[in-house]
Amino acid sequence: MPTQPIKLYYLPPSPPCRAVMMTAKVLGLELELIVTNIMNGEHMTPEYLKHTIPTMDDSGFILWESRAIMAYLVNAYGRDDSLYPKNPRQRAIVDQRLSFDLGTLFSRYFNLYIPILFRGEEYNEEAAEKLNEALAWLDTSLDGRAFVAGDNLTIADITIIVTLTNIDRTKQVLEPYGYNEIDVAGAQILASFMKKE
Ligand SMILES: N[C@@H](CCC(=O)N[C@@H](CS)C(=O)NCC(=O)O)C(=O)O
Repeated sequence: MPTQPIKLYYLPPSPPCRAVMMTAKVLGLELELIVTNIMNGEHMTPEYLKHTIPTMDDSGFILWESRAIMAYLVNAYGRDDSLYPKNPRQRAIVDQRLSFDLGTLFSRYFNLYIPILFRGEEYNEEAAEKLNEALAWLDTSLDGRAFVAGDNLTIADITIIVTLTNIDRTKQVLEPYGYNEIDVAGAQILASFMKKE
């Protein structure tokens, strides 16, 4: 266990911060949480970080990017390697899921919903199809598995559940704006085309 609490620069609503905080809890690690107001650029001031949150400071060892922080915490402080297996093939599956979330699933979520929620832009059918395609890939990778990378919880589950929670929350926000009539109904039509092929 660390000699002094690990500092985490964070904000409660930030998805990658939530993933790091849950990983620390699974590991039984205490974090010293430092609220970092990115809305007023606090993370770019010299006394803070000059990069994105979450950022971790473990007795002077500074790391950012949530998935790298999560892997480090398990490597450094996990009682065993179950959250991030050392076996090369098992680890490769976890790494694949982490990269899939970073580069595809979360990124497609972001491309669909952020322009609507923060810039008032129109619903983009093409971006929605891309997200649905990624969700279908996630479904396939869950086939026959209890968790996204195998039979037990790993950091890949934690990072991916945060993305799915965002999608769920966004669904609620978009309910009055035709989420069911436009998105769900359209997705069902799309699925029916796919089944016919
Ligand atoms: N891929 C990064 C994303 C980090 C990120 O974009 N964090 C946001 C908050 S959710 C941030 O710090 N934004 C401020 C900025 O981009 O200037 C991770 O997983 O840690």
